[in-house]
Amino acid sequence: MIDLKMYINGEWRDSSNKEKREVMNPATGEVIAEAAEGTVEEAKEAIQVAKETFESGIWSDLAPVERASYLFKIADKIDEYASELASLETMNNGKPLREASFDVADAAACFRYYAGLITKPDGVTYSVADPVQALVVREPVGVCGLIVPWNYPLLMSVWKIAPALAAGNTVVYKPSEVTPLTPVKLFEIFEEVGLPKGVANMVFGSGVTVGNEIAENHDVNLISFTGGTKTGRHIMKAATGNIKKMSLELGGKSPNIIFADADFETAVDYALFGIYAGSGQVCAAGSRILVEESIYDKFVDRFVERAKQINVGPGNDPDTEMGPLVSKEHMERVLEYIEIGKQEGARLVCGGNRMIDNDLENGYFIEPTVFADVNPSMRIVQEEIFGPVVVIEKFKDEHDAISLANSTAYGLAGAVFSNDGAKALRVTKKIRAGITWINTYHNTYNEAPWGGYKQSGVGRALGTYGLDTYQEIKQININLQVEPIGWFSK
Ligand code: TXE
Repeated sequence: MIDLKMYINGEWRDSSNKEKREVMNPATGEVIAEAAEGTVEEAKEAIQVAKETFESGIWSDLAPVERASYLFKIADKIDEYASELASLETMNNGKPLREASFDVADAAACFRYYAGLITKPDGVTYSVADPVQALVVREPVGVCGLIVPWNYPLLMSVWKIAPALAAGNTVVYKPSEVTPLTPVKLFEIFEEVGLPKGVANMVFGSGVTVGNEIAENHDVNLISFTGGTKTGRHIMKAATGNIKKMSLELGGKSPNIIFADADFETAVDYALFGIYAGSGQVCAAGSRILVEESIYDKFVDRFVERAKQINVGPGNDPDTEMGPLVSKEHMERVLEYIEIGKQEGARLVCGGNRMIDNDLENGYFIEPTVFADVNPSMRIVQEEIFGPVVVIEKFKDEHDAISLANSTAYGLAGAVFSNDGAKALRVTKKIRAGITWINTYHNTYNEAPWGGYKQSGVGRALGTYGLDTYQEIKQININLQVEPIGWFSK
């Protein structure tokens, strides 16, 4: 049994109450590890350590090029342990090894990206009236509270930790209670490369105790959270006490718009990838496919034909194309949505069941599922299901497509498939979402900003925008003629 401990001030720690939480393999339902169940006490301690470490200047005052050298070493270690990290991710999250390996490579690339970026020019001078010279400089924010979900346990952590450390902050990080395996390996790497103690601290525990403490505590200067919109709303309120800086990446119900003039097979192929990659447990999943009415029936038939061929199984089987859901609880939530869809009168044209044949009965597998003939008032069209369940809607024309695309509370991502370049760009510009694609889906780059409009969140991860999140901006005005201002006569 793997015994997982928290990492506070450079020490591996159990929780003060000695409690443990079981960690499962979602493909088999087996317990694979036990993690220390952190409490508010450990969260407070980690925050105090991060605060003192920040104030000591041991990290924040280090030359950017020196901080970068740690980040480059971390990236090299991620590459060195790539196959171990990918196996751990597959074992704990369930995703196929192929997907986990992509995540690991991306995680290393993200550390390298921010290691490079932090040494590039970062301030400006601007011209104001003589005799003043004005400068703008960037500084770290302080203690960053980072809370991540279970769908990309390693990669989501790195999207936050890499820019936060590059900018000179200290960190209190909480992984999802469901997926602590790769986070622990990442912190082992931090220890191995000699990251000064107290710079990066990891606490485990539930969202309502430890997560809430990180969001509320006044010594935390910034909160960065990825997870559900409901939790995001709670965190936003909890963070008001000391007006924390905030970055929230929340849910989505992203439209994937297919016009009749699109390359048909390409559109079907990407639509499958858009929803079933990660078993649909992806914030940017193309969970609403909008198809022009002249090709609607043909599209549904072909999509269903392809969906039925997806090879579902345990992630460590090289033939597996789609893995299980992350937990029993989450599988049940997704199955509940499938029932809701049936009750709402949507036409179930593919899947809809838990999979129990071929030795899958102990895991949390759901068939690739498709609902057709849906309408915008249905809950399965409006709410994030976060599983291998897609709804296929019909639209008449460009105007109708845009209005359907924007008809949910979310605004994370969206895509357009068309061979008419002007139309594709025109429609994409009208989608109220932060991440969009034309004739492709899911491309994500460390260089490009990631985040949502509307209830999909606040702020941006990745790219230069992702570094901005973890920096304060200061103006410095220097008087070049030192003499009294003479504003008051006496
Ligand atoms: O996520 P939560 P859950 C969506 C998806 C899913 C739903 C619920 O629709 O069905 O959210 O999933 C911590 N204060 N997404 O319940 O609650 C928690 O410990 C502070 C979309 O698993 O958002 C974990 O570390 N922290 C999403 C993290 O928040 C709290 C990815 C995520 O958990 C907290 C995951 C609290 N009060 C789910 N409550 C995406 N955008 O990719 C929980 N947490």
